[in-house]
Amino acid sequence: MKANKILLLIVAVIVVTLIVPNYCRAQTTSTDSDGDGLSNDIENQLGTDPHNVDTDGDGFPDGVEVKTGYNPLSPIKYDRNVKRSVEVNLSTQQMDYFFNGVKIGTMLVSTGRPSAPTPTGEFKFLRKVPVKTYRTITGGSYPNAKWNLLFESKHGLYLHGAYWHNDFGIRPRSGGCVNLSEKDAAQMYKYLSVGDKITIYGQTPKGKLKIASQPSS
Ligand SMILES: [Ca+2]
Ligand SMILES: [Ca+2]
Repeated sequence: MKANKILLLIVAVIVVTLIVPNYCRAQTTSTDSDGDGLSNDIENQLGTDPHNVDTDGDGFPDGVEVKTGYNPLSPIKYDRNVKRSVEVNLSTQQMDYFFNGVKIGTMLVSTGRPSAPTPTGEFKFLRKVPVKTYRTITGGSYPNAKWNLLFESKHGLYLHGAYWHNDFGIRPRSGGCVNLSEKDAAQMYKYLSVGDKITIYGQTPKGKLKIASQPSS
């Protein structure tokens, strides 16, 4: 009986010391004290004030500035002098985007199918084209594709919205471009500038991912 009580006490101590602090930590990493759309954790990494919606006082909230690629630490309006980049992971069919080296979020993508894989390496965005028609090798076409960012001119590869499927984070199916949902493409079109870097790494999956990717934010 006494041994049972001691065992219970040990279990209780383990629960309190291990599980409770982890739970609290999980809660705090996503806390957004000033409600500007950026977590305290990200604000601490960026150097913005987690308790002030508009750190630089230019009239635009920190979250809006960061998610559209503007400097939240500059009182000059429309200052885009920051480092923006994206990293595409072919293996997971996900794309992370970074602001001054801090990861801000993740989007689901669909890259080139195994017969026309998206090339790995480092590229720069070369041109922004709001609306474009894509032609398929079988003679079909997808007109009015929105929010296109050219990153490789030899084969004409773009990061762009694709309204004709919903396989983002599920399987590679483009002709080499990086497909996003139109909503995500619209955000990236605002966020990125010509000259920003795109890094592509990993391996093109042979078909559907065993476990479909989920966006982390
Ligand atoms: Ca915040
Ligand atoms: Ca601001």
